[in-house]
Amino acid sequence: MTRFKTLGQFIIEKQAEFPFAKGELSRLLRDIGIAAKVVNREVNKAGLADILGDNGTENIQGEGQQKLDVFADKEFIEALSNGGECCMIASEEHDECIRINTQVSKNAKYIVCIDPLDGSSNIDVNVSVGTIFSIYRRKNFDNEVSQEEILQQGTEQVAAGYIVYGSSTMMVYTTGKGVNGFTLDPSIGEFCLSHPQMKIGQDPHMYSINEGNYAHFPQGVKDYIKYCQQIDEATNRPFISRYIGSMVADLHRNLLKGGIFLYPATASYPNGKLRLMYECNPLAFIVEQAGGKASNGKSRILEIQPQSMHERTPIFIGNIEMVEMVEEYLIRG
Ligand code: AHM
Ligand code: MG
Repeated sequence: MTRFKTLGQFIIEKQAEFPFAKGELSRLLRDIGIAAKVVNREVNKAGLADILGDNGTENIQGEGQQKLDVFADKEFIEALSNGGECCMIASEEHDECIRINTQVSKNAKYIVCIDPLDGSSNIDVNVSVGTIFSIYRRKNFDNEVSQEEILQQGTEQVAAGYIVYGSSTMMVYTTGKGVNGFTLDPSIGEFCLSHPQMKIGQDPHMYSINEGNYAHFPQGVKDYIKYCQQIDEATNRPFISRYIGSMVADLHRNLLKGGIFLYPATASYPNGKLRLMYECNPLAFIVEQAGGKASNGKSRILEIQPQSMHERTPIFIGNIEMVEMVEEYLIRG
């Protein structure tokens, strides 16, 4: 028997704290956990089975899809469609939202935004990848759920989480009452509570950014990078630079150790590269719940009013003092 509480046990326990809850959110989280295990199994086979490499297709943003992108997308959509708790899904891999029209789902309460496999270009070289998800409440039950219902501010998230398929596989999520992390125990096939009440590392000295784009960064970001690289014993500088190129993995490390992740506007991505609805908002919710901060350089990520499902935003996310320092440099720059 395992010493740890499983994700299923934890979800049931948490639900019991809300006697009037009907268990829909719990079932939705459970469905995501199950799909994550299936995706984990396939990711782990990368290199053996014919699942590596390009799928020969492009998503709506003109980015090449990897075979595992397509697999993960299908797996999460199937799990969410069959679970009966989700009426609409916004996925990175689809131009438009997917309405779920089954009898059990069409009146369901929740909408899910998902990046089924983030950082998938890293799979071929055996580097960690992730899944990011965000759950919103449907607001209007008068008619069929509309595409516009997805365009809610991040502050409206009911829950958000990520799965990192790394040296071990972890699911980390929040329902707005702190952040908990579960490690997959492959011997019993269960996510087990390994990181209760996660708080962002309190001795931050790590910065993560693709410095290859340096020439194209706003002056404020260039100045902040110089600040990180200066010698100053009092603030423990120079800071350590770490960049995996897989946002979930970079963010997970920074959450545990303390640090900042930056993806500013660049020449190729004038609005930043990362997507608000299924990359930035969920991770911002988690980091805030863990005691950190997430900004687009001027304002809180979670308060951006989305205009479209695939919109992008610059992001600066991590320890409060680090994010505020970048904001200051950006004002001065
Ligand atoms: P993807 O959703 O197409 O995988 O792109 C998102 C990824 C993030 O995981 C990562 O932080 C970023 O792209 C890396 O971009 P770059 O290679 O420009 O540094
Ligand atoms: Mg992505």
